[in-house]
Amino acid sequence: MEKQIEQIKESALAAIHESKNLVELDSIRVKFLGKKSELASISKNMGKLSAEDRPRLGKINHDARVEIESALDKKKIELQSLELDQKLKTESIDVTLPGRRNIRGHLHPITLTLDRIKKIFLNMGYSIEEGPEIETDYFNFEALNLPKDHPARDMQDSFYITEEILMRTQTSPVQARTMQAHSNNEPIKMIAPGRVYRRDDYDASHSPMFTQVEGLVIDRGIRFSDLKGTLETFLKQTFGSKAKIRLRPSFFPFTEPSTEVDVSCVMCHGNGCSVCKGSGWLEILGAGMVHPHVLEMSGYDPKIVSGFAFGLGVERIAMLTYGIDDLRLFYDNDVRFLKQF
Ligand code: 2NL
Repeated sequence: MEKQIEQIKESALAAIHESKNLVELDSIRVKFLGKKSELASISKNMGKLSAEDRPRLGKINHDARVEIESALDKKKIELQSLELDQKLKTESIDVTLPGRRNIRGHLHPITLTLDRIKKIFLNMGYSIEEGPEIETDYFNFEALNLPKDHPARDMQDSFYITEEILMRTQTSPVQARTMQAHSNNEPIKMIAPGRVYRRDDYDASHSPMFTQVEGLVIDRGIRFSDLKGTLETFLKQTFGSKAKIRLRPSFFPFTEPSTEVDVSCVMCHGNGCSVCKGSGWLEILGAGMVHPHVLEMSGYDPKIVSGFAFGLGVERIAMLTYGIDDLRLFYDNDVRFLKQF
């Protein structure tokens, strides 16, 4: 039996030595060390040996197994590195190929326009205030001098959640909330940017949702000339230093007097074109001196302080900045449009 084990070992070592690859090596391992191998069946028959032969032959059998195992391990490492070398020789990397570019998104044109507007007012010392898009009838209308039966509510029909709660039609409720959070006629210099909602058509120039920026300044001695100078500064920074402004009388329930502010046409510089419909002017924002009753309702004393306020549509400014003639392009989310900004 001793001789038989010796022979098995020799032929195993020879086979290992000659094996050419890892697959072959693995089948050698199964053949010589597996459950059905000769060494395994010798182990099984050990019990039949005499008590004096058993330990000696058991050890020989075990040593043979250990020797085969270590030869297998050694050969395995050898073959692995050989196969890796061959793989590296056949594979190649062209380091001169251009890399794969990551597609990077960017801000939406309305966000870009809004950011520019915010920056201009931040530079003039304004704070930015935000508030809820779902508002109470009180803050959206009542506190702004629009009582329930006021005809001007018609122009701002909204989406109602209940009779008293609605989608805000303007960002003025944010100003009313800010005023009520102050006391002792403290000065305010703020803008309120955000989305507003109106029951409206959806076409090239109307949308039931749009983005608004309203501004409010309250302090002792605020005059109409402050309003004019502020808006002129803002519009020149937005449309270029050559831009001219024009004020026309208007009406808003929350301001008195009220004005419509026009800017010289950014397309034709006042000569008249299709964008300004030949007039040379573009209607760009509404503004006025805060109505004394509005001041009073939010805890300010119109005998001590005065203020001006204005409101503008961000989509309108973006359309003029980028030369876009259809408002809906901003909301369609067509990447062929969006990737141009
Ligand atoms: C427009 C006109 C305007 C205001 C908004 C305002 C807010 C308070 C008090 C007084 Cl709290 N006024 N906001 C004033 C004038 C015009 O918006 O055409 N918006 C798109």
